[in-house]
Amino acid sequence: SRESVHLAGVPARNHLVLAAGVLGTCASSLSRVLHQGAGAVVTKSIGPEPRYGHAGPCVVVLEDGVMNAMGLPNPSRDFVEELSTLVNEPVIVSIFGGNPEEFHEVAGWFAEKAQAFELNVSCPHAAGFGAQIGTNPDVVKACTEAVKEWKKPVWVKLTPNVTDITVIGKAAEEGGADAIVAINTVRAMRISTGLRRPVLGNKFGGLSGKAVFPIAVRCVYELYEACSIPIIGCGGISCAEDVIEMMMAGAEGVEIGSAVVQDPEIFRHIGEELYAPDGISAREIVGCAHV
Ligand code: RRO
Repeated sequence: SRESVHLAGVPARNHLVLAAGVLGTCASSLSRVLHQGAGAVVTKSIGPEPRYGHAGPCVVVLEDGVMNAMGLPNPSRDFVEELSTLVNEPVIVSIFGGNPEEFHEVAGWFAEKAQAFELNVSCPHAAGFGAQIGTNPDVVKACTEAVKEWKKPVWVKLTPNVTDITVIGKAAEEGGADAIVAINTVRAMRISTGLRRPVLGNKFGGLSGKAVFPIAVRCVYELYEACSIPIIGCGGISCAEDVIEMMMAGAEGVEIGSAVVQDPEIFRHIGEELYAPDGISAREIVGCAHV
């Protein structure tokens, strides 16, 4: 088998996972990233109804990051069929809903095909699906419990847009989560001075990329201290040294998203450096900033 590491219940090929959203819901794109060296991939978030998403512009590339307000575009249940070409591949299906019942329903469609679920309780700019879910510890716990009924590993992806992320992390853990993923995007806004209006059609969006890396490291460190389940670090990672820093903060694995836009072969490039014969063994460094 090509699976060589176990990442919070998921048999993966290495510790580098494609973050949700970036390559959408196209099976061939996900497959290509696996061939290019990703240890596992997370899909674009799938919800209870098909959605077109927000009016554009919905992605803006900034000097030090990316800002998006996609608005949860997704094919909903039709994605089950799309996934057929990816059975036996390390695919984690990201799902969202407006309440625990919807999370349970959507997960049920994928219970046979998904290796694991990532619960998106953290979209920063979608009415009814983001802040209302992911900032309430009772709701996060209930959504996690609902999806755990399908007996698959469940990762819960958290928003940094809260005062104390450990309150939400502990709620996911109580709900039976197998891992916490931190972080989703940081709520943000830019205004075009020339056009005298916000650059995103939705006005507000989520910031990702290098600009958010220090926020992600802080969140991972806080969660590692507060929780007993594995943490997957996500947010602005763009080189092997970033991966090592994330692991020193406590991450057992990482997700990479925005950096794929600049370098489609990022997984191969980081993997070559990280897993070189004289490279640092990823497992040995988890949490070492805590000693
Ligand atoms: O689709 C989006 O607008 C989106 C989602 Br679901 C998310 O979780 N995070 C993000 O930055 N954008």
